[in-house]
Amino acid sequence: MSEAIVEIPQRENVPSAPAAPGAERKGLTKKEIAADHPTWCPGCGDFSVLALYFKLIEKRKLWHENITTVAGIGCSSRFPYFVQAHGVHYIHGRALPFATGISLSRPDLHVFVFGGDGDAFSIGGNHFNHTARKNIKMTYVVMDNWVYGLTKKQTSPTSPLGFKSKTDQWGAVDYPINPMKQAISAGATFVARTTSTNPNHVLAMMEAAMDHDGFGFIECLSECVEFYEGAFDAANPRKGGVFKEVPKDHDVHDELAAYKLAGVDFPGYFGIFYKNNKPTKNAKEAEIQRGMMEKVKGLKDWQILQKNFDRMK
Ligand SMILES: Cc1ncc(C[n+]2csc(CCOP(=O)(O)OP(=O)(O)O)c2C)c(N)n1
Ligand code: SF4
Ligand SMILES: [Mg+2]
Repeated sequence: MSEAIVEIPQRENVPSAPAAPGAERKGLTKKEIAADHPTWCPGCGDFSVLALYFKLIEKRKLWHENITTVAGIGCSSRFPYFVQAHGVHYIHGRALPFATGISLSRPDLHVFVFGGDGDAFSIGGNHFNHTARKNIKMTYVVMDNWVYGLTKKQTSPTSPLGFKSKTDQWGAVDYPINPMKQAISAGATFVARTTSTNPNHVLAMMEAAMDHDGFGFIECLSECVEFYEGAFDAANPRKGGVFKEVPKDHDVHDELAAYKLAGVDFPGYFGIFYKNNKPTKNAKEAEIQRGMMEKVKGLKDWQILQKNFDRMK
């Protein structure tokens, strides 16, 4: 390897903790992972998602230095503030490009991205499609509350027809997007749906997405009690609704079947809809990098630069 090039370590499928030789490191406790007290409204569904992220960190023995939490802007996107680890509260809608940079340059980390429906599908809609099609390794949890919460009740791209908000006082007239259909058709290689009122299920989906080597997307219904109360009651058995898991005979590798499942009327199904093990951009880039390093083996920095200039002549 040339002294000019930093060696990129191989990505482990699941981030492993660098324990000192011979020393067993204990998993972090919730107290060690929790940062500021969340500023969400009492009863907001986002509390549950945060608590389950803590649980995931605890259960999978992730260490502070391995935890990377990225978000855009919104109530849900305040997430990284509440986690005692590396994290970024980035520009509205731009969490995914930022997370992509981390994912590609630090293969030893597992990147988690949290955000809202507006952040993901409105201002960040373009980035969502491209991150999915490139199959960048990360876990993206969209806390979908069908409204812009932080800015106090505007129609979001997932608000149903007729939803009355500050931007649609007579009721929303634009057809909502279906996040599951969008994720599948954009090329996401892991697509799941859950709801913050079913903690065991949220944890199971987050674990499965984390273990997936590729772009893992989870739509997590998360109620905004302030601006869209009761939106997901139909999916909550405690409120008289039904929580239907993906049928046992559903083939998660069947894209068309997954797309059909995503089209079922609300409250629809919950669980893993789609999974595909195609190579990630991370793996492809690492391969190119290995080849390049082989080509410039033994050369000094200036010689590599000179080679580049010569090539561009
Ligand atoms: C470039 C830009 N445009 C608009 C805003 C205002 N803004 C902040 S959050 C937000 C929507 C958030 O909605 P969502 O992503 O659904 O998150 P929630 O608050 O519902 O969790 C908007 C429009 C902004 N911060 N930056
Ligand atoms: S406004 Fe809605 S989304 Fe925001 S913290 Fe309050 S309940 Fe949660
Ligand atoms: Mg929202």
